[in-house]
Amino acid sequence: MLLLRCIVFLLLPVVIISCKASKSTETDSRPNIVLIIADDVSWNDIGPYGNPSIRTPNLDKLAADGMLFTEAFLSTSSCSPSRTSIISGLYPHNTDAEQLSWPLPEDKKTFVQELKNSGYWTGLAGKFHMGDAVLNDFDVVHEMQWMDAPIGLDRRLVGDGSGCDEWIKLLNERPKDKPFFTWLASFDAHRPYYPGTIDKPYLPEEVRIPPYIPETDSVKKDFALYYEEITRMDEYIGKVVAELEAQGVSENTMIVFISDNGRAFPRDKTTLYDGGIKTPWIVKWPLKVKKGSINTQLISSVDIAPTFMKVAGLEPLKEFDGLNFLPLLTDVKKQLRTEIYAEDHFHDFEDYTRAVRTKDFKYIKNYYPDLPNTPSADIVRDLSWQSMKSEKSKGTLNNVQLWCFLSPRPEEELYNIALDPNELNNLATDTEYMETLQDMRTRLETIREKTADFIPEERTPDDFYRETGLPTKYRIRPRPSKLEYMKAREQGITLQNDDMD
Ligand SMILES: [Ca+2]
Ligand SMILES: [Ca+2]
Repeated sequence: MLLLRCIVFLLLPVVIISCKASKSTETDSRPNIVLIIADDVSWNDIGPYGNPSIRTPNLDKLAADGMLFTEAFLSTSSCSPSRTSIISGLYPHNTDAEQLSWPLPEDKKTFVQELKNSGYWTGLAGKFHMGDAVLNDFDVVHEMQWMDAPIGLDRRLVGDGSGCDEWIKLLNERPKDKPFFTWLASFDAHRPYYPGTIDKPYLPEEVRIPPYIPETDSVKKDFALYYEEITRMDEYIGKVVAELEAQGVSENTMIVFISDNGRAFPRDKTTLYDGGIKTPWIVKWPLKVKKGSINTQLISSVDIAPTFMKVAGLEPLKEFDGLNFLPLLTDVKKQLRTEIYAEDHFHDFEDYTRAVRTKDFKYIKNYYPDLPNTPSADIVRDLSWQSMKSEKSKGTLNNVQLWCFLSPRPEEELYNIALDPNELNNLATDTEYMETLQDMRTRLETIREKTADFIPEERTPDDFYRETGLPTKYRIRPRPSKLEYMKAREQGITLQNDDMD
């Protein structure tokens, strides 16, 4: 009996400790995080940034209930490199996934993995496009299986083609006793576009076309179809907000809405102009963020990983290239950075470009100036570019509309954003701007040095023909990793698709 009592006594503290531990898990009240990533949507093609024609009532509401960032940028204007940069908190050149469809290697850490390890439930629904090693970072993945589909296959074969149709399902699968993180990624508004996306289609005359694209009938039609995908995605965003409210977790859930790169039109996606790298960026978090606030500070997509770790009460990883933007949510005057840095790598076609953007100026350095700034292959195959090619042959395009055909390109470009928001007037050779040019060069070189940016030893052959947008023999899907390309190169082999010979 005495022995039994002793055992009970000895066990007692252990029992109490274990009770405490399990209780603290049940009451883990850290904030939930919902990241919503649009595909190929420029900042000024949604309502909150002043587009008068687009119908995005749910994004309008999200901005009215949260904070709108007006100077937000992506580290690159290319799908998978942008996503792997966001999830790893690294500039693309540090991810080893800097070219389109290179998978993020296993040895790269992600904020999602850190959140999961610390007790968050993590889920992804919609577009994935980051490589198999990242799959393990999520408890649940509902991937829209589309990335390696044959060119020309109808995207509407997968759900409604939006990539959003399993977002709510995912939110309903979360356990109720843990904080959660979800990565909700649309396929809207990625090409190809289809008619019939929404009940009330846009009229071609409703769209707003930037001056570097000619206002032909085909271009207007193309833009209308693009708008329709944005409106469809907006409806799903409304459903997410409503679902979080219905689950009673809205107050302490941080919703962040961004895009992965700019609109899939010439001189936008896969360029470092604002049409490529400037992103919508809305944060709704009722417990922390004042309704209807506007933040004009510069912010970069590499800042997302360290910030989300801070939100989860974790210390950001030392390898991150980004900065914690949490202080900006409660103080709109607080400055996070004096410039943002962006990169353009191989995306269907070879390219190597870098940019620095301050609030007032953009500096672009084209390291392969002999190559034209050809838009991505999906753009090349589609309405607007085909229309521009036909206008070019008629001689009706002006100089800025001819920009993507230009070869060689200037090695340096400098734009006064305040005076020239569309970046049409290159000031790099203007003697009045020599001081600014020198300052921007120094900023770019400083970041390159600090973050160990580098020029590849060899160029990558194009995956498509620049004229037609049809695949060359170098296009392999799934695309081998950077390591596999490097190993092949060491053996003197250029990887290619044997079926194409
Ligand atoms: Ca994209
Ligand atoms: Ca480019």
